[in-house]
Amino acid sequence: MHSLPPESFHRFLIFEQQMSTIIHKHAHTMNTKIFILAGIAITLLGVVIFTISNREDSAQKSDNQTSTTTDSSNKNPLGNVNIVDGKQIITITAKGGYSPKTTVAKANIPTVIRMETRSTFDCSSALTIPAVGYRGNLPPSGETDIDIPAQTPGTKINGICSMGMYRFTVNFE
Ligand SMILES: [Cu+2]
Repeated sequence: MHSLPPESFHRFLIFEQQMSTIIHKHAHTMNTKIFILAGIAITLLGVVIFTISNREDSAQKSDNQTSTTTDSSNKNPLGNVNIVDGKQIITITAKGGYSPKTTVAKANIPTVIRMETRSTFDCSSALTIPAVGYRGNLPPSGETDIDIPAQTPGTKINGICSMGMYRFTVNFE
């Protein structure tokens, strides 16, 4: 009982005080047996209420712990790397630059860089990926898949716009 929720305990104390005031007011008209029975009943009720609110608090605590564990175990917090049918798909958006600018991906697996454009009319649509000899003009809106062979761990692959102004990097680990 080292982490009692102070709020519910406080509520319980106020409730007990109110009930005992009522009982004391009427004590002279009650016989002793009823007074004792009422006291026991109120105490039990208080304990039940206190236990329930305590349980709700600890249930919320364990929920929070579960979601925290899920977040920290996610290797790609940006969510732009997915493995589909044994192929690694890396999605990168081109519009006024590239997003995300840095991606961590898996080595030793055939990969596709999927370039997404959404009304992209700036020079980020003119893309070069020197490491694989790619040079192309992405459509103003759509998806363009660029095949990247399996990479050795530690390799970095850069995508650069035609002017060399915007770039993105994929780190294979
Ligand atoms: Cu540019």
